[in-house]
Amino acid sequence: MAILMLLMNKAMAGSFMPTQGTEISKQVDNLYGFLLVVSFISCVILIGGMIYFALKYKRKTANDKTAYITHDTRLEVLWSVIPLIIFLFVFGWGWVIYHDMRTMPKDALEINVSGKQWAWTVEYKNGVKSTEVVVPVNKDVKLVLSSEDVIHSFYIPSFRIKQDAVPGRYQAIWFKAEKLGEFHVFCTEYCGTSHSAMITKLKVVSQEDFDKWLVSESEIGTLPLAQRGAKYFQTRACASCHNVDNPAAKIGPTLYQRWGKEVANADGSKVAFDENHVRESIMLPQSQIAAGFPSPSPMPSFQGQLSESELAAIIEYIKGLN
Ligand code: HEC
Ligand SMILES: [Cu+2]
Repeated sequence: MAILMLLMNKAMAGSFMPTQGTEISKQVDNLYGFLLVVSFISCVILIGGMIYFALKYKRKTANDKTAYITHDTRLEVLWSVIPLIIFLFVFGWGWVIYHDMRTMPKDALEINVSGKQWAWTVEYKNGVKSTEVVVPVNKDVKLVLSSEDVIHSFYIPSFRIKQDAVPGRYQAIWFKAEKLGEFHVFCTEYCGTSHSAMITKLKVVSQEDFDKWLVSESEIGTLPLAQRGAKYFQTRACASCHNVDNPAAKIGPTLYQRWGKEVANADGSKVAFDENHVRESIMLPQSQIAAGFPSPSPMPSFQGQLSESELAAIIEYIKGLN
């Protein structure tokens, strides 16, 4: 049994399950492997038994008679008590892992993550904002989740942890990443049109790289305007809806080589793609919808969310996309 489980675990770690990025993910896989093995054995006993009895007690001649059997108390007790013991064992095992998952470690690095249709914003204690979660390896990390609109769910398959982000309250999850590298983050609560595009990365880096990254991100204010704009374009998730280096539309129109052109709105009017048009498109997306895009516009309003200086930087960046 133990060997079978070990094999199962190796098989899952190696093939159809995502990488095991934390200690807890290994524990979850062990339990899952145990469930698979137990289910497989029960299946063999049940289906095998059925086939065996069907063949053995098949009526062979017209006057074949089977003995009259009502029940067997010993058997009934056995098939109730054995599964009960297995269930309780699985419950206990699951509870121990769940307890570990839900007990927040002290002195963890706290990071705020907030969901908004359809991107995650990650905010660090020193004010750095990012759309990707960057964390140091081998350190307890606690994510404090919130939502600005509807229910989202933050899921890191490689860590086997998942938590809803609910508007109006905080939820937390923690993990300690053991492997360097990039891992997927998915939203697993259907949250609207572009739910399936609500994907980001979790980057596990060395403590040294993490410290460097935090400092370089916080020095963003000293960069030239267009470079700052490029950063905001990433961190405010504009990039998840707009292409900047090819003419194809994503969820929104491309911003590649648009500056200075005359563009069409859905109502047929024409407008120059200049500072004021871009400003209005960002602050009041509903005021004019670009031709070929749905009304109401899926673009969220950034009114009150971008400062004048951030807006100016973004406009400078879009200007440079020609
Ligand atoms: C959820 C997807 C989404 C996000 C996020 C988003 N946009 Fe948009 N954007 C759209 C869509 C869809 C349109 C077209 C409809 C409209 O005009 O509102 C659009 C239109 C625009 C336009 C006008 C384009 C034109 O041809 O007239 C600009 C400029 C723009 N967005 C810039 C931005 C910037 C800058 C950000 C980040 C601060 C951003 N968008 C974030 C979806 C998005
Ligand atoms: Cu979502």
